[in-house]
Amino acid sequence: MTLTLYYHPFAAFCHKVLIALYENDTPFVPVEIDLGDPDHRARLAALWPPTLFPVLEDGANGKVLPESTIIIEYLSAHYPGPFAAIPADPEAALEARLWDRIFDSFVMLPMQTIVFNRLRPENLRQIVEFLLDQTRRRMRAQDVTVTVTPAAVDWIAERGFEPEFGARPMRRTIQREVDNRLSDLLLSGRVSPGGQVTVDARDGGLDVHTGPSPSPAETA
Ligand SMILES: N[C@@H](CCC(=O)N[C@@H](CS)C(=O)NCC(=O)O)C(=O)O
Repeated sequence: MTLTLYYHPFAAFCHKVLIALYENDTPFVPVEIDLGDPDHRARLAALWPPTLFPVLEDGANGKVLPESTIIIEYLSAHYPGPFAAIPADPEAALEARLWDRIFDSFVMLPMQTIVFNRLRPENLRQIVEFLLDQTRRRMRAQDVTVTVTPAAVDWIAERGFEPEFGARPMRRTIQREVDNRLSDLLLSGRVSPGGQVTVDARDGGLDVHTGPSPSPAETA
């Protein structure tokens, strides 16, 4: 078995590749990636830095292939079977590729935008809380308690959402605005084991300071 597919069962772009594999009974090892798990995420990022799935790894040829369309082209060329995702006839092949592009560009991507636009503030707050839990856990491992005020959660939810990309930029916002600043506090010795850090929204920005919050806050 040489093919490994990094995927998620609910990810539409992965379905394209799964269809190509299943139609030809091509043997492969499925590796489900949970992007909420930092280890899974790091594993996918090491293969394909944009951290999008599907990604196919072919151990036989030492190849790592991202992008559903490219994977299907690769499977057609290297692991052909009775089902020809890319027809042999060049004109028919062009038409298959055209439909693939139409589907991706005018169905799947706009659909993602529609789904993202339906995300309500409370969903976004839940996503922020979920991502902040990872930050809190990391800091707890250093014996530092992180308190994030509700105002800070709202601030992150607002800044980390882009209609085109949904909540995808949320993690980067937390990394830039919270994680990096917490790392600075640790590295500079301004917070040490047993310490406490508060993340609050103030004057249009995030305020990350040592010590407890003066306002009612949610404590990890
Ligand atoms: N153009 C890429 C799109 C891949 C893509 O957008 N994958 C989504 C799942 S369907 C993803 O990895 N999302 C994770 C994220 O947005 O962080 C392809 O065809 O493979």
